[in-house]
Amino acid sequence: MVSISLIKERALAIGFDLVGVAPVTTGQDLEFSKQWVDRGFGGEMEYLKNPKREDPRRVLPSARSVICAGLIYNTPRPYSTEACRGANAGAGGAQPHPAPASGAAATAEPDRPGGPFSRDDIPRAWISRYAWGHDYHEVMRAKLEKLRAAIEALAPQVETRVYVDTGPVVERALARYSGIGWMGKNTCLINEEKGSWFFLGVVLTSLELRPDMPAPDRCGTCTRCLEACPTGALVEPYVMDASRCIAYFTIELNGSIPREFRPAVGSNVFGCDICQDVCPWNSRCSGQLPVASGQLRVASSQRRSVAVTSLAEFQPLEVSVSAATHSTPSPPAPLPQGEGGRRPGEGSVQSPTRSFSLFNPPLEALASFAAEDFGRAFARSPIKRAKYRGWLRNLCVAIGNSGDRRFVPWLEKAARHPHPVIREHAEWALERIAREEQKEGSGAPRRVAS
Ligand code: B12
Ligand code: SF4
Ligand code: SF4
Repeated sequence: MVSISLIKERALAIGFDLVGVAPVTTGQDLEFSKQWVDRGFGGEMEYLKNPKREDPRRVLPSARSVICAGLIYNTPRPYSTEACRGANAGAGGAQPHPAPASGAAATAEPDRPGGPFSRDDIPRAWISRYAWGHDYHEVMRAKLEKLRAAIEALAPQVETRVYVDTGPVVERALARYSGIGWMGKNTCLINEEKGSWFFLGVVLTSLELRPDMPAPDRCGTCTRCLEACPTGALVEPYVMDASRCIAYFTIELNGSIPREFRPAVGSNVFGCDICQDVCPWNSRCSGQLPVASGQLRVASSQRRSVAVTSLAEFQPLEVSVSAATHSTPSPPAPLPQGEGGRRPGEGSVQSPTRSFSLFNPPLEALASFAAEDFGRAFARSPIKRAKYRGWLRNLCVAIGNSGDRRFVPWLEKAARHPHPVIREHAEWALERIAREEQKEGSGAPRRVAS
């Protein structure tokens, strides 16, 4: 009999922050998952219909236990709900959101010379926290392979399969039985000590291991995430309609972002962090934490801070664009012709480059990426999943929501793009900026409601 404590020891030594064991049978959850897809909550994510997801033994018939591992990706940077002219402060974007619990204070922001939240009035974009660094699939996969090797050294006859969002396995359904976290009302797995900014990986194994106790639900009466979600994607506690989620629109969806949701996308150009930003379990300071009984307790005697990682791979990447295309002030950038090539004379390989961090980057800098910049900068980043076309589409929405007319030349170029989805989003953004200007002219407030 292999000692589970030895396996856990190896997992922690490899660098995982959390590890637990789940039984392979979590029937009720997997049934929920199927019904969830049947109700259309998965939108166009066809891979969620794979019947193998209904039982992990369809991918490994000998599976008896699942080792679930978590890896923190959080770095000590402000949240999107705090950032200046960021995801949730853009003109006409999302409605104001409640501040994170107990006024999570701004930490020194090392990326910007101006210091924390420098009030430079530059329209900024928000890239989801999980996508600031290297692609987690690669980072997790390497660690999971080490764990698999360690297990095989302890039990040579064992059969294993490892997954990190790389196969037909409902990872959270398994992980929530492994004791490493409970499923929050925002549908994320949350760990009482470390918060929810962690990735999951699973090792299906033929070993019969004693499962850990599931973690108790600590959401209590809190409903911050449901109230903060700008698109109403959390249709009820613990249930997300992914076809309304900003992460789905900006990462998974290939076609048009539905018009009615575009204002609420705010400045989110890749993913969305809002329902985690507002969660008190991700608060940096001590404060009021909900408990299962539904009462609030003041944790002043139990100061806690959400876990952060020092892994180099998850620190915000510095990306560069040619200075010739990254002109300040506007017009911000040449929009690529066709699928993105620069026009003669616009930028060159020899041009000096300017670099910036993916933490709350200037919208202008992102808009200055030609297709080749995109391919080069994001080759090892999860952002490549959006593809350059999706990137341009998302930028059109964020630019429209910025209400900043300096982007009009960029949008006019985008409105001539060969791809109809980009053209349509650019036209929408131009109209939105024009409407806002009209309102300004009439003395109405600058922000528009829809
Ligand atoms: C599709 C998908 C998405 C979709 C849909 C998200 C969703 N909530 O379902 C979109 C694109 C919106 C998305 C967004 C994000 N995702 Co995602 N996503 C996935 C993926 C590929 C499948 C998830 C899935 O099956 N959803 C269907 C629902 C029904 O399943 P579930 O939420 O996982 O819930 C299970 C259980 O918790 C339970 N359950 C849930 N509700 C209920 C209710 C009842 C009554 C019962 C009985 C059971 C039950 O059963 C469910 C499954 O059977 C997984 C990887 C994987 N292969 O599992 C990553 C994964 C869930 N995503 C992850 C991450 C990091 C994100 C984002 C943070 C990225 C971002 N910032 O943009 C956001 C978070 C948004 C959020 N609030 O969840 C991590 C989650 C880590 C964590 N700590 O929870 C995962 C596990 C990837 C990984 N390997 O790390 N994601
Ligand atoms: S990720 Fe954003 S859009 Fe999606 S449920 Fe959370 S707050 Fe809502
Ligand atoms: S914000 Fe509140 S309800 Fe939502 S997941 Fe966090 S503790 Fe639970």
